[in-house]
Amino acid sequence: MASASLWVGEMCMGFAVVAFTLMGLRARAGDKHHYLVSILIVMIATASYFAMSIGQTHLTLSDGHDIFIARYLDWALTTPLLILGTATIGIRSLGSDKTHVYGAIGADIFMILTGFAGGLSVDNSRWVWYAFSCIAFVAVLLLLWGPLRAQATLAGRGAIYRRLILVLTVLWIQYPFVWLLGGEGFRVLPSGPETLWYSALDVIAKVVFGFLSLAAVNSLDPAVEEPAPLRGSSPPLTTNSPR
Ligand code: RET
Repeated sequence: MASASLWVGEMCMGFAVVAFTLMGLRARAGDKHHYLVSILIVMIATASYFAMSIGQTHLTLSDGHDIFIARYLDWALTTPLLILGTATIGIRSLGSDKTHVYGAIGADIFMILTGFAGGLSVDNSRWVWYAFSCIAFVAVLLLLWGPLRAQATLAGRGAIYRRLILVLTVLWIQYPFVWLLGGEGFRVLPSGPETLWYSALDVIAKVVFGFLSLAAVNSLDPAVEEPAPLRGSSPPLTTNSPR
């Protein structure tokens, strides 16, 4: 079951690379950077799923539990990109205040690295790593739902942004549970269902979420992006800020 779900994951990621690239070629010039982020995410996952499918980066630790380094490497690179992509849809351009986006990305990287340290642990220290990672996860969610959502609302994109982070939250919140039940945690979930659950989550969080994000980008009407200058007023300083 584990091997089949990795290969199916690999095919879905590969399909998404081709689909997002073809869609990106036809995208409006000002939107291409959104496609680029989505392509990078599934490209990295294609490499990581290939590595895992052929058994590369697989480690069996001294207490007998297994981990894939490729999985954590993938998450360390792609989750910051998912946050960046979602934030840029919500807040139009990163031109204004970047503190909260950088904060969310920093906390996210910390979350994955401490989760990895927990995965490598063979004693009870793994629970301390798990706690570090969960605290960082809460910080990510607070930043996404608090200040970044307020910025999106100010930018007139509150509804779209809220829908995206709702999907993101429902998906992401499952990862710490899989970890807790699987080989790195309490070991009550056998490796087959664990890999299947992770693969399904990864495909939905990257491929399905990618389609949703790009649909959101397309639904933003460029005509209402920049308010028309008032008659007699001076022209806006920026006329083509990235969307
Ligand atoms: C770990 C274990 C420790 C506690 C927490 C975790 C959170 C992981 C998350 C991963 C998200 C991955 C995504 C991948 C997309 O393909 C590291 C499992 C909190 C939230 C979105």
